[in-house]
Amino acid sequence: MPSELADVDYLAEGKIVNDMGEQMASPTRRLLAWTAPAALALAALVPALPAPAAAKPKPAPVVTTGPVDKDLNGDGVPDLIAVGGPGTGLGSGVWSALGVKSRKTGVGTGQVQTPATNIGLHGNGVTGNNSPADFDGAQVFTGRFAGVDRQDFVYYNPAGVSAGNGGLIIGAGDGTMTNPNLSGNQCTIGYDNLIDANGNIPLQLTNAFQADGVDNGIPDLLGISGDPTNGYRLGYHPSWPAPCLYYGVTTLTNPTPTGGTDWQNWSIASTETSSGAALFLRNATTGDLYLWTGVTMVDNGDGTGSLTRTQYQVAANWNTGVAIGTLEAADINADGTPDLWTVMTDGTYRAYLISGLSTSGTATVTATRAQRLV
Ligand SMILES: [Ca+2]
Ligand SMILES: [Ca+2]
Repeated sequence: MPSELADVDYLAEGKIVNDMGEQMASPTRRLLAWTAPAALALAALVPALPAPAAAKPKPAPVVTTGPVDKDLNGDGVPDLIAVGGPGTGLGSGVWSALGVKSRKTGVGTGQVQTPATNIGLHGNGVTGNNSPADFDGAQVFTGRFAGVDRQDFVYYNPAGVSAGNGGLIIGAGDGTMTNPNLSGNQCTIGYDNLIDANGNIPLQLTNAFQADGVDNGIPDLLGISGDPTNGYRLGYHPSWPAPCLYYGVTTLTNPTPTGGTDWQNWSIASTETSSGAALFLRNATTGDLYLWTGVTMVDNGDGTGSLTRTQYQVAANWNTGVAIGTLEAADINADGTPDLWTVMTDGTYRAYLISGLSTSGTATVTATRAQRLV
């Protein structure tokens, strides 16, 4: 069973600030940010202008992203993204919460700044109706999908009227998205880019980074697809060297972590550390939680392939039967071992800091207290 962290120390400061040094935690300030995405994007690329001589010194902008996966604002600490909407415990939209850094250790604690901010108020840029409900039922994950310096947002619809389609929204570099309704900030990933050999759309997608060893600047995707007749498989979606374009799917022959073929019963969440791509695999029904590290895709050249990886059982009976709205992987405390955040369907989140990986037993999983995200 996870143990509770007695006390988690964190900085009270570190709010999002824009290029004027203003904090943007309130909804009003958030709207200001939306009206000037170009300014935010510029601020992500260039140093802040020096303050006027008479002005009181202001905190430096925190808008440039670093090399840490899931770090949306460049402070080196991974951040948490959760999709809202019916059944999630959160209002419609995409909720962003910056990771909190320990004052003592300088690394992420697992806590995030709350209340989280709804960064999906402008919708997904496709419907044009500026509705956060565009994201209802969608999966959202981050990565450098535009091939530049910040984490971007990919959304994918596994069901509903847009089933099989998704898109990319350019990140603003501060924990928010750029306005997807403005030219150049959004592109659509069509279902024909994602279907498997039998025409099935993915049940789930996540970032595959450059696990096939081909770094063309745009991360690949990893998914699960299939049907009852043909069975379910992991699938690898290699990217073109341009955003939103993926060609074909390489069907992966790997069995599930427990040796089965019931991939439809597993959820996946990926991250990247200095040792390469890593993938958590969870079976909600059995409570099995596994981690694959050093994930590398070997292409057989015939439409099939497999992932080489080191497999660890992280936990048994982990949230067995519990509905989890968001499962996000990141090395939250920067110790080289991937960790997890969950957002439960009651609107609470918690971090699971993982250590002591072993190929002969389960790992040590230390959970933070459940707290409301919004
Ligand atoms: Ca961060
Ligand atoms: Ca860790």
